[in-house]
Amino acid sequence: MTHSLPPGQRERTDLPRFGLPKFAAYRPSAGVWTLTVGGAVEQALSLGIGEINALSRVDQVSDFHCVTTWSCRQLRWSGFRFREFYQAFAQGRANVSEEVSLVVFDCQDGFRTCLPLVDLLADDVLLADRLNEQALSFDHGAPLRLVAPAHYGYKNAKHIRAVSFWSVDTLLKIPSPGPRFMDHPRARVAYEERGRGLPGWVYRFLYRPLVRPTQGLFAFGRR
Ligand SMILES: Nc1nc2c(c(=O)[nH]1)N[C@H]1C(S)=C(S)[C@@H](COP(=O)(O)O)O[C@H]1N2
Ligand SMILES: [Mo]
Repeated sequence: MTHSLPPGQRERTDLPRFGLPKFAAYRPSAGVWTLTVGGAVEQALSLGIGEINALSRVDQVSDFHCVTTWSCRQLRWSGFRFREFYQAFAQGRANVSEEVSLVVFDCQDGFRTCLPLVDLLADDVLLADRLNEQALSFDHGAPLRLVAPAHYGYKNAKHIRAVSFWSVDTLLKIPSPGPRFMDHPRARVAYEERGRGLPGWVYRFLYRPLVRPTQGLFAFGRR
């Protein structure tokens, strides 16, 4: 049984490497990866892969929806629930402030995005290190990426290097990597929250012509 796609989305069968054009030239980082947990915490952490791997592994099949209107169905992700990560590290070790309501993801390529903490505590939000039974490739966000199926692709941060927890009044002080009208604070697919300022459906027509050229810029692992 196939289910219908969210408003304004069209199915494609492959998952392209995709993103904000200014990050298309990014190539894998050398050196040992660590994940920083910071923000409004008493003790910032620098986590190694072993500490992440100690969380319970979760497998999940979910659809992926890019704001530019393409969707890819039934991706098999594997990784760790963001909620468990939050409890184990932010609450359990960093002593995160009780006031926090906003989470910022900083990525190795310079990309940054943020989401309300409450949205990230949903069951289907993962920090993923596997896709379709294989180790996550560079193209799709190695070593670790966010999978938030209820949110547009641009909230699904790839190559994460830092997760920071803030109170909501910080939101205005955090520069987003692209123009503000492209960045909805929540970006829920079901409500077509594609961007801020314009109605969701307007963005369909603005973004559709950009899919092919953007995909071309990002075609790296495919050559
Ligand atoms: N670090 C980083 N994460 C990112 C992006 C990016 O440019 N850099 N682009 C976002 C966008 S717009 C989309 S649609 C998805 C694409 O994920 P994919 O390359 O695995 O298809 O990554 C999201 N996460
Ligand atoms: Mo996207």
